[in-house]
Amino acid sequence: TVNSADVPQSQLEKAGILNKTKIADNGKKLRKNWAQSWTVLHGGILTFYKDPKSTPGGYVTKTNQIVPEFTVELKGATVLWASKDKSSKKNVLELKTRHGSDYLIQYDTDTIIYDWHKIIQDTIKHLDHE
Ligand code: I3S
Repeated sequence: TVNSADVPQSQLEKAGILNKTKIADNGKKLRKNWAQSWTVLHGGILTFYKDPKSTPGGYVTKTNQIVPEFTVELKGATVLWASKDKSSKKNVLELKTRHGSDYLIQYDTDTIIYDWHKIIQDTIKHLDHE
């Protein structure tokens, strides 16, 4: 089998819709605020964009289309299936950065969340070996 560290980073790219909430910032616990995000993995960085539907009136503006809500550096991060006490939702991943920021990532469709779990894990392994 191919070691995931051997996968070129150019293949570690993905985009799609996920539900996410940030639950800690610099080790400080935050109140959950679940929202859908257009999510992009590129160059070892996971970027969550703001949901245009979440703006008043639901208008897509230049700003909310372009401005990321969170950018997450995956180098040194860990990803695992969240324990039941973290959320009542199904298919929840917990992503912890090396700077002490934690995110929950969720999607009801198994295949979609499994694919994200795999590519985030493969990316973290790849970055470990750089
Ligand atoms: O960890 P919690 O406090 O049970 O998380 C829930 C809250 O964030 C809740 O918001 P309010 O505190 O405004 O009621 C959300 O609506 C829930 O979705 C959160 O729980 P889940 O189990 O869905 O992550």
